[in-house]
Amino acid sequence: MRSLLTCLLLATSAALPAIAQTPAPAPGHDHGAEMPGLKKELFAGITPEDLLKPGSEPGSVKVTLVATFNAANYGMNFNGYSHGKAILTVPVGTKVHVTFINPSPVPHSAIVIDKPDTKKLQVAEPWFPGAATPKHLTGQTMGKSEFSFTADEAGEYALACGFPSHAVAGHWVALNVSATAKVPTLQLGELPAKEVK
Ligand SMILES: [Cu+2]
Repeated sequence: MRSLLTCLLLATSAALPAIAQTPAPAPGHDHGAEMPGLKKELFAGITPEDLLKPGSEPGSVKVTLVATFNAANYGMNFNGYSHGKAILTVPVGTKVHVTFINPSPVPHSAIVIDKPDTKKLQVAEPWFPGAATPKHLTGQTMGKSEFSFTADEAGEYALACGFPSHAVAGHWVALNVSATAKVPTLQLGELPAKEVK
């Protein structure tokens, strides 16, 4: 009887720290689960911070968008963020180089649209010339593509998935082109905006 009790106590005390150490998920951002069937080598080493990095030439930035980064929002996220909860801010006139990666068998794409257009089922043209992956309405699976554009008009935009109905379901991050910002900044969820270096 005594040994059974000891056994139970040991089992309980062993289980408790494991529960206590499980980190609480950040609001609106599910770190834990990942989507099945991903070609992981396509985005090995890429983090949410890669959403916005300085470009190789002055006045440019590098944006890396990974669709289905994890299971948040049923995979309809970029680097884990959806519904505009990651905010990329660049000074007006910034040259933006985008690398889009979709490691999943479900089609996704990327297109820069006016922020209110995230409520539309589909958008035919990007806001800035060239600011979309090829055939954004049909999307792309298990692959990567690149595009560049100049953010030459201040405003509130979205880097959205162009596959019909995905943006309206939250598959977008925010892109602010600012007439007053001096440097690019990235805000991830509830964290404060950080200067991109
Ligand atoms: Cu999508």
